Amino acid sequence: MTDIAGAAEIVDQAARAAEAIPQFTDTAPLGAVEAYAIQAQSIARRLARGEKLVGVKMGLTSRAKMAQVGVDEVIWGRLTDAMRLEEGACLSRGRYVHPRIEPELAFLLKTDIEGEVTPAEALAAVEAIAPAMEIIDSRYRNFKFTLGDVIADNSSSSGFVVGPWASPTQDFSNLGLIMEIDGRAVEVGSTAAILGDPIRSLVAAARLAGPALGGLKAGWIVLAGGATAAHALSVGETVRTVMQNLGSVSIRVLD
Ligand code: OOG
Ligand code: MG
Repeated sequence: MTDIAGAAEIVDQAARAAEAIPQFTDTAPLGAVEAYAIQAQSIARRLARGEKLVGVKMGLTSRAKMAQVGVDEVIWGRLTDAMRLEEGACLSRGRYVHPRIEPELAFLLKTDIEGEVTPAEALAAVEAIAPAMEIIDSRYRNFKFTLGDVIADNSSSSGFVVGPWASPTQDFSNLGLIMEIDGRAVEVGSTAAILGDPIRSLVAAARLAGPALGGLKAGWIVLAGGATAAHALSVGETVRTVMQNLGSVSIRVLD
């Protein structure tokens, strides 16, 4: 039996100290059910310190992401208010182990949803959509993990930034996007890379994360998952994602 509380303390501490830890699965197998229990307890520790749950991140919803980390199942994690960066904000590199950034689409919910919903039902729960980026920072050495490890580590989530909100009435199933470092394109793709249509990621969030959280709540943000591979951040970089019709979102990296 895994020591759930002990493992939750280890990942929470690693995130706070920005110190890499060995994979749990180096020493014993860790299934998804136990791993989500570890994630829940590690985030409960943050909530006990005053952070607020503000949404959910979906992960490994595109082939590019699955290939980059060698895990091919859709996963999810919890977002707290402390993880949010303001548009254009500076990120302090020293607060992370080995941060990466990836272009995503964000949903803002206007009604609660949970369980099996159709894409049309999921869309009806969306207040707005926005270009976004997620900062992922696996707490495991060399950014290497198995499915159980990454789930326990809140699916690598460390931060996120959201650009301008727009109406979800427009078709966002195949919007071109470019992620630039200092004005140079490093990743080019489309929202269609996210499960063929990012609304499917919201459907998956309702089914997978909804029951564990008592539903996805009105006012929450859901990140649909990286549309391209992630880029490893270096001090001095300005990262900007431009999404067709939706505008752009950026951050800067300081030391
Ligand atoms: C796992 C988290 C994946 C995404 O958008 O696919 C993720 C990782 O890549 O470390 O956030
Ligand atoms: Mg992501």
